[in-house]
Amino acid sequence: MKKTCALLLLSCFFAVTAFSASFLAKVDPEHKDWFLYEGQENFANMRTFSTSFGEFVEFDAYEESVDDLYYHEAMDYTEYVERNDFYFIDPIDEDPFESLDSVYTPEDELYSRQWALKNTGTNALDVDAEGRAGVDMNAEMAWGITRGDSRLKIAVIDTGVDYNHPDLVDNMWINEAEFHGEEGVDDDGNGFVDDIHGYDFVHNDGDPMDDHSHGTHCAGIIAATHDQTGIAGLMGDVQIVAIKFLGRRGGGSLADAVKSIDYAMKVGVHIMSNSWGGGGFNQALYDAIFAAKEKGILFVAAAGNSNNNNDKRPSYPATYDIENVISVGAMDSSGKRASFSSYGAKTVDIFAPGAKILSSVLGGKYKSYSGTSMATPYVSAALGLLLAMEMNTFESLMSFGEIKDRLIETSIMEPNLEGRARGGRVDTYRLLMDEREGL
Ligand SMILES: [Ca+2]
Ligand SMILES: [Ca+2]
Ligand SMILES: [Ca+2]
Ligand SMILES: [Ca+2]
Repeated sequence: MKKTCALLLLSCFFAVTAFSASFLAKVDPEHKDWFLYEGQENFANMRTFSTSFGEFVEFDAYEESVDDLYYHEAMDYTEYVERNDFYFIDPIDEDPFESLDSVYTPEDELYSRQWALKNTGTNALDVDAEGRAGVDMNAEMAWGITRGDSRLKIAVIDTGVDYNHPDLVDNMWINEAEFHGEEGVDDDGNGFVDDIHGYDFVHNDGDPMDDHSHGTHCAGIIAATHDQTGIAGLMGDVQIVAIKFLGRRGGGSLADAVKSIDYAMKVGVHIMSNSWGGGGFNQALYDAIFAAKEKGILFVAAAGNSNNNNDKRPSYPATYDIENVISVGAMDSSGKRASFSSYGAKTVDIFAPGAKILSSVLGGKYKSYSGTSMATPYVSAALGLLLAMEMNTFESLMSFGEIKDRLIETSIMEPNLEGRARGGRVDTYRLLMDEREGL
């Protein structure tokens, strides 16, 4: 009865009023209907969603209704109410990449341009940058140990992924039940219709096709197939789960970020790669990442591109103090902190290549982008190789503390990175071998 009444009023509100801000409330599941009933007077466009870590209501309200929000927060049926903040990608620049070069090992045509994997000192894409040989992910040495494992799943939570890109198509996660299932039917009963490669929380459909390129670029850094064409990912074998919550202009809401993390948990990913930031401290995002931690999932996040000291001014989600969060800064081909990269002796964990990085974009093409957005998937992939190696050698999984300590303590310090993060730059081979001398 109440529900019908609330819905009717809702549609009226939606039609006649323009509300000034969007909010997100975590509600006691048993009293969700009460929230909807009580809220109808002041709020509009109320949408509910459930996650493994609670029930949420998204709604729009006037600034002046803030008092009412706190009134609701005080009621025993609301755990908290906060701004439905905006998160976004923050790419520094992009350059079209045209010429092809000679063939290297691996045999991918553009591999010789991937200084991040193998820095020859002269293959930096930036003509002004002085590259330094060996300042890279040390990929070839690491590949002597493992190139990944096709059982390992990494979620790229971003603008979507072009799962038809020739360099990505073989390393996309496939939800078999949906792939062989019926269109318009949730064949595997996970609550999401037709989610073959992931999900799109911007348009609420099962097709997470990228409409920007940023997510496709991040996915290529992790997982571009080792073949004769294009580039090589740091992992040769892995499954990328495409989760879209950032729109075509690169922004998305707190509520959709929370839904994305919950979905990644449902799919059972091992690592979430997050090249986005913004917002403030959001309890709902904290709760989502904490729930992922409880499931044993690593959450790798970009430190940000505002040359900011994150110790002093936190940047979320990278700065959340949760064990599974790994915060990543960007370095250039000379081993220096990229001029845009945020830093923090306590709150940034590690640096990785993030300046003039060549990877896949829409239309089967390749471009170079710069940003902590690019350094982040390199770290996700290095950790993916570590987990793949562990899958094939040990029974028991390392704890987050062990993984993070190992990542930091096996990294290589560069004078210019000193005091800018807990560690230096990632060395994938040393990470796999657990070589800790130095720093
Ligand atoms: Ca489904
Ligand atoms: Ca289906
Ligand atoms: Ca879509
Ligand atoms: Ca390739």
